[in-house]
Amino acid sequence: MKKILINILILLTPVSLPAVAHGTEPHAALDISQAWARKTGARTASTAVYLDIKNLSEKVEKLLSVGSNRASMAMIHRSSEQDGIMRMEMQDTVEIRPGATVSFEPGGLHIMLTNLDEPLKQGQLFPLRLTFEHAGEVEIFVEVTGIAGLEKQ
Ligand SMILES: [Cu+2]
Repeated sequence: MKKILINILILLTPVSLPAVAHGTEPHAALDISQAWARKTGARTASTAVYLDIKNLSEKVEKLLSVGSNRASMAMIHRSSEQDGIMRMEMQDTVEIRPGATVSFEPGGLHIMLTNLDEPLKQGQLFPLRLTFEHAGEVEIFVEVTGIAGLEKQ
């Protein structure tokens, strides 16, 4: 009886709530943080989302797909400069090695959202779904920043 009571008490102990700021969501094997996108103008139909994904597990993790209810299409892109021209290439997956952090940042990896339902307004938070090989589907929140972007913490 005593053991059961202790177990119930543990269940009733408030667990830390997911912090929505900067898209942080506690997850057993992944630490996803600093998720942001710039605000968009009235006529802008697409935007890029940036974030950091740290693999806390001992297995190689793979980001397989992305999605958002704010956009009709979401893709993993990588920007690169070739002969002075910026190009974006679609990536099928992104590998995150054990203990490593992969940063999606301006000029490199990003999540491209196209056909936004409405312009993104500074201060908004919107959900983004990330599907991983091992961790499965993870929903995070993306912070809409001003034009300057997010100051890394
Ligand atoms: Cu892109």
